[in-house]
Amino acid sequence: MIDGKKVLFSGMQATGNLTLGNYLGALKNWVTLSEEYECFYCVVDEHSITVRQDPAILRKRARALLTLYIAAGLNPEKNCIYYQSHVSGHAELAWILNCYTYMGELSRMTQFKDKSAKHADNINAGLFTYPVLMAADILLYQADVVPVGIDQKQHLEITRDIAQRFNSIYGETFTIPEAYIGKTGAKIMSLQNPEKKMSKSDENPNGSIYLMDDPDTIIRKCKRAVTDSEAQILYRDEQPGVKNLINIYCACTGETPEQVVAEFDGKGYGDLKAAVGEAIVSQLRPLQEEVARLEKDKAYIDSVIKNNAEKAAYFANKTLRKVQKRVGFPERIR
Ligand code: ATP
Ligand code: LTN
Repeated sequence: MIDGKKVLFSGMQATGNLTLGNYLGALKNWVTLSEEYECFYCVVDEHSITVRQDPAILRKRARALLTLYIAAGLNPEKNCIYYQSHVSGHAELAWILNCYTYMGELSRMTQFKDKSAKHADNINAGLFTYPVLMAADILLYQADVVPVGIDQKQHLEITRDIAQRFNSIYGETFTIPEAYIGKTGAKIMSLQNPEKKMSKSDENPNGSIYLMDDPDTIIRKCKRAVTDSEAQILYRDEQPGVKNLINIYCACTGETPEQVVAEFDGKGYGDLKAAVGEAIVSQLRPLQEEVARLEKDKAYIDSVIKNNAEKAAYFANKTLRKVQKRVGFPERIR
């Protein structure tokens, strides 16, 4: 609890151009929840280097991501928006938690299996211990709730296991966090392969809508979305392409799948695709305009970066000192 409010923590990697999946699955919920909680929204640049990055591009993307958080509607006066690498407590707590995490549990992580298959030439120890750094992110702020897409649920479970293990050895130290998974948009699928999640690292750019895509590109990608030959607009698993389009439409408009099915009764896939395209364009327009405005205000973004890193470090250090004491590190002499 901070000032009587429960704490929320979440983060995203600056590893590519953000997709509509990142927005509907995570960022949009962050904005909705931001009033109710004391929030920490982190650009997890330390996680990004588990996969090889070009330094100049990483730096640029990290800043673009931080700007995007603000453009999406997160007020940096009220929400702590900062870079993970500016608060050394993340790496320090991760080291300690590494010593309370088992090789066996880490090797069960599906993200590790997926990413090591994809980057077979660079299966580094950081990729393996990625979830421990994520646990440190969350536990450092004593977070109660962590809004993420479904793909991160397993990482939340290991975070809870690590926290419980630590608490049972040393007494109540960490708050046990809960995942928050939104009802709509929790898993947006690729427009080209609706069996696969929309991902910023997909080689086929037509599978993903990027948040900075212009309206014509968005409409074109929706038109080309893979559907099926059933020729009926129903919300069911047998029609994954259509189901995904309905999910996107619902997440953008706030309608329920039943309402959408009723609305498109007797209409064709072309109508649905056009409507989805329009809904995405209207959803992203304000965001894109705000990004363009904020990018010009270098001094403002710099001040957010500085002030919020200090604020985050204050809370991070409180937990870190407590943990260091519990495990038996010598007290600092003042
Ligand atoms: P990559 O595809 O490169 O692995 P990613 O987009 O999955 O990256 P992150 O940047 O770490 O990975 O994801 C940020 C947030 O967006 C996470 O909370 C994640 O669950 C969510 N997210 C990512 N893709 C989707 C999707 N297709 N649908 C819903 N939520 C998503
Ligand atoms: N692993 C997450 C990104 C992430 C995160 C976090 C999300 C790193 N640390 C802490 C929530 C809380 C991902 O790949 N989406």
